[in-house]
Amino acid sequence: MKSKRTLYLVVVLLLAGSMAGCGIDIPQLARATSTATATLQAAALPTPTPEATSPPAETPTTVPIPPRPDDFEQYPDTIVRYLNDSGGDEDGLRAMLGSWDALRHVTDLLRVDVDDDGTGELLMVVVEQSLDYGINLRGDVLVVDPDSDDYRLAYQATGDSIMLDPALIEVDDLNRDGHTDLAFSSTECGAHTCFTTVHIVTSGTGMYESLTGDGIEMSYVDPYFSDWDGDGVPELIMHGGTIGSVGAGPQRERTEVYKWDGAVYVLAETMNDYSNYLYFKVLDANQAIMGGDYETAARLYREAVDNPGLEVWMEESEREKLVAFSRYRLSLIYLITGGIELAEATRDELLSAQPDNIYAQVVTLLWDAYQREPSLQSACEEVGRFAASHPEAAEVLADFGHGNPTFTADEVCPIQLFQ
Ligand SMILES: [Ca+2]
Ligand SMILES: [Ca+2]
Ligand SMILES: [Ca+2]
Repeated sequence: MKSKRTLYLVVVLLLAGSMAGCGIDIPQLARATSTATATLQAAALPTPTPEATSPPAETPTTVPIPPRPDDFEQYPDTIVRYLNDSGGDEDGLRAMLGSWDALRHVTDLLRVDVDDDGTGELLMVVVEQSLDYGINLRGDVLVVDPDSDDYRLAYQATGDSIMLDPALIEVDDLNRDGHTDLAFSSTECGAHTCFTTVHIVTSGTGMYESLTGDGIEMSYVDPYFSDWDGDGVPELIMHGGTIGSVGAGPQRERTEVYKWDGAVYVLAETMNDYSNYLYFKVLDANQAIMGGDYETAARLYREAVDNPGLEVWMEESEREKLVAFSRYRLSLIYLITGGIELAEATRDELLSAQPDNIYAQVVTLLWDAYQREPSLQSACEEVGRFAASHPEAAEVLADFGHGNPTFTADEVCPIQLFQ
């Protein structure tokens, strides 16, 4: 097994060496194939876009390849020393990193001009040991710069921290400010869930400043760049976000769009994937009502009431509770928007269909208060006091797992809508 793998590596390395010299795109010949999860493989998939750059005009000298340092923290120094001793022998460097099992993909060692000075740096994604293609491999992203005849470590992603399972996403002027940027990720897997953190570093200024703070994180994500809003500047698109444990509750994936704002990448929009769970229908309606989009909220609550094809998460009693809550919310929305007849009809629908549900009491209380004094704010406050002393009111939405939002008594009738 071992000898076959070694032969494969040698073939890959020879191929890569000759292709890199031709200045063409390097296909990803070697790729994690065994135990890594789909997410880990996905994290390794994006294709960097190296520019064709010439190595510095030096004649490499053959020096012995140093053995793998015992301590991963010694890798950068050993790499830099080897490059200086060998006069920048890139093929030797690839062979050395290969012998250390430090490279997982051909494209984990690139000669690319990341600081826009016209000379190619050596960009490396190294791991402590790639033999098992396992998860939680310690690694780093390094840039070694051939400054004035001496190679020096220009950038190291980890600094004092530890980075697991690094992967290069893109090398390009991603924010279109005229300077090259590096985008890479690290992925850490816990007992249930793998979280990937994306970093974007502007390197073209030569300063290597992070444009993403401590990084942008999501679970089970396949990050990529795409011009989502058509303004000519790519956004970072993160799609994923589920949690791998039953205790998290019902799950749906989402897309988060991170946009360059001139200083950093900021979350511009979150879009949830479609889900057939009744719970999410109600959750989306709640979000719409809080955003003042009463029309969408009313449509979603109505669908929650009328569509028996929507699935419950744990048990059928969920449906009874969520439908009663939705009928109450419909009555509230129509009161807010002045549709008194609709508000009354929805109240009556709740009272006749579900007279024993806690929300029959809630809607009655709302209406009694509103009819005594036509102020929705004070009626809503009264509902809030009732909910505070009747925990079962908030419980209809409170127990959907730690991966989902909480729901409290003061959200039963959101007083913010009237302030
Ligand atoms: Ca350069
Ligand atoms: Ca840039
Ligand atoms: Ca854009």
